[in-house]
Amino acid sequence: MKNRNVDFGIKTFILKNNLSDNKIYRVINNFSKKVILANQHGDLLTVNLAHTNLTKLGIDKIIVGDYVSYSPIEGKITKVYPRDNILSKVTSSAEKSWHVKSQKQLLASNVDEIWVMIAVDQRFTIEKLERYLETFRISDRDPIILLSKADHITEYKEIKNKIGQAYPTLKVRTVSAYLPETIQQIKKMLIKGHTIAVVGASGVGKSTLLNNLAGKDVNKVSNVRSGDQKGRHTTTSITLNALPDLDIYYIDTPGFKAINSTAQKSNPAVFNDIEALAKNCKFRNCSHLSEPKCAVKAAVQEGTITEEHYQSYINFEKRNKK
Ligand SMILES: Nc1nc2c(ncn2[C@@H]2O[C@H](COP(=O)(O)OP(=O)(O)O)[C@@H](O)[C@H]2O)c(=O)[nH]1
Ligand SMILES: [Mg+2]
Ligand SMILES: [Zn+2]
Repeated sequence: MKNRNVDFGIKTFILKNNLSDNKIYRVINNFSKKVILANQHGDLLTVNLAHTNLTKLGIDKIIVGDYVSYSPIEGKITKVYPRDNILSKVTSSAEKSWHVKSQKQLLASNVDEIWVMIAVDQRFTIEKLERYLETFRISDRDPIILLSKADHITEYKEIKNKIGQAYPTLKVRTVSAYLPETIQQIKKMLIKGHTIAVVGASGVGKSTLLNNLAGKDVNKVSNVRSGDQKGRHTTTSITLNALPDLDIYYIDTPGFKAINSTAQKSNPAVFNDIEALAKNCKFRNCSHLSEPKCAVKAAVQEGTITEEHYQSYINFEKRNKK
């Protein structure tokens, strides 16, 4: 993987943080007991974590996207640099029928963009979209929605419409492996040097897009499967892939079954318009349902915001107050 363009973001990281340590690596793959590191020349290195004391480093886990210092002599990671942001999700498992345990799972770090991929041939609801918006956020920005398998043209139009009505300001992009112009459009919108985490249900086309952007089958090379552990299924791991021709890093994630809506929530930025309006409501604690002189309801009546957008806000608030 030697390529002049491929520095895995390390050069920028060193400059930005004014670091003198030149031996900085980026974690591009992690398994339970080892990680794969890349250096700023694009060389890869597999490191066994047996000698690395995570507690001493002040972290629970090393994750894909981390910038670290590695000492070849000691054979261990000596520092994990503070993360700009962490992409995480909340998983819940019913331990006993009455007890649901939720757990925050760290997926990746130092991410510039999150793309949530939704395949138009799978059942779509606005609630499902909202769970994604609530779960995957970095630095208070909403993720970009990628509607995949857009070759299912009827379903595509329908879903695109629904989202447009409920969330007029949300960034929605289109992709299909069978419509090359959509791949070209995606390429045009890339920002050089960005690390992009692509999330979404299993089978929506995340790895296919990676291959189409790379122009080759990346998965065969880097989608290393983690070793079987007792009682656990073999799972495809999270991988950070360099796309040198495009100068981006694509974090491919395995599908997950469910995202939990008990995640730490903050209002998606798509509701900023409504929150701005709400400042003009007569009552400070206006619920925008039936109070007099409600600026939000007035805006719906005037057509400044759509009924659908209003409804999704009300539904969102309702779920959050439960
Ligand atoms: N119709 C259609 N099928 C696609 C498209 N992209 C991927 N697929 C198929 O969807 C399945 C899952 O794709 P994959 O990339 O492995 O999904 P992932 O689990 O999100 O990585 C594969 O059988 C692909 O051939 C697309 O744009 N249109
Ligand atoms: Mg995949
Ligand atoms: Zn109001």
